[in-house]
Amino acid sequence: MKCRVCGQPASINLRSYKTALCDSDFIAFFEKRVATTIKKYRLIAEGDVPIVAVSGGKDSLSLWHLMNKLGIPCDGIYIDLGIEGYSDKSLDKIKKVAETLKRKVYVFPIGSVFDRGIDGLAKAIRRVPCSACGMIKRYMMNRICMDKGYNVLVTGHNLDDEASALFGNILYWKKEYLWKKDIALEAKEGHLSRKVKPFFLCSEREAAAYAIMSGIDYVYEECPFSMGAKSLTYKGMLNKLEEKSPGTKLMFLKGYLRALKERTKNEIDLQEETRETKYCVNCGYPSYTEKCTFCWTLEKFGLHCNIIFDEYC
Ligand code: Q46
Ligand code: ZN
Repeated sequence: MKCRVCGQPASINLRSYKTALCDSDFIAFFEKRVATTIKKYRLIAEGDVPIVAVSGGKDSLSLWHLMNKLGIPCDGIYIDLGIEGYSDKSLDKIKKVAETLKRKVYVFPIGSVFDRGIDGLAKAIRRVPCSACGMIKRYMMNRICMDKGYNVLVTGHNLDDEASALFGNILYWKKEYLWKKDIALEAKEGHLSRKVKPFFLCSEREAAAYAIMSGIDYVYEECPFSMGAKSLTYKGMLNKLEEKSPGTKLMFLKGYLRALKERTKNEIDLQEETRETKYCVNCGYPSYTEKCTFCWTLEKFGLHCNIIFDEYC
């Protein structure tokens, strides 16, 4: 198999694009696609101050590297879940990338703030680890953005993540979530930062190949709490479809983005009506209840709202 661009031996076969490429041509191809996505969907505008949510995995570290390479300077945020043998390793990789990029990374260490890791914290607030983790990540990432002057939170959600989430929402007809998976989620002035996903149309395999070919050292292991997650089953099913018919996942998501745009004004108004935004009486950030779950959790541990996080440069 030869590289479609230079004729040298190819290192990756991209069946959904009917092409095969060598390392350097794949890197150029991938970067161009992400740059085109950013431009086409207007993910970053002039004057924006974006920050990347990093986990130590292939997607977020590739994204952080790529954004800076494209000339969009970005710092990073890491939520340290305090998982033994996993979180420290992730932080090490993140610090190395931060050093190479010469960018700052903010770290919110759950373990030292709550005196226990995500597992213990979840038990204390009677949630499953992923639900407690989601709540803390959503809150802290937004909070760091707002407090530190960043206006766009950039996340590494890829084609496989988004396709499996959409598939799950359709399978169970979770109408309340169905139209909330957009490539860009709008800000609420003073309360909520804008969120964008530049890898929305890039597969997990492409992101991993980009990391390896670019020499980015990432954590290969997945979070131990992801074992048995439904999303992994959906990803497996979608990959079987993809194998039979290359390009299916990409068409699924591109079609979704088109459908989002084509929704009638009525449909959008109906959705807005059911989504009344309240703000936490304590911290002022968006909440469905009078006091947000994060503030409620802090109080349970006798902590206050003046958030503690570490900064590494
Ligand atoms: S939610 Fe659950 Fe993930 Fe948090 S506890 Fe791990 S698997 S990291 S995206
Ligand atoms: Zn609050």
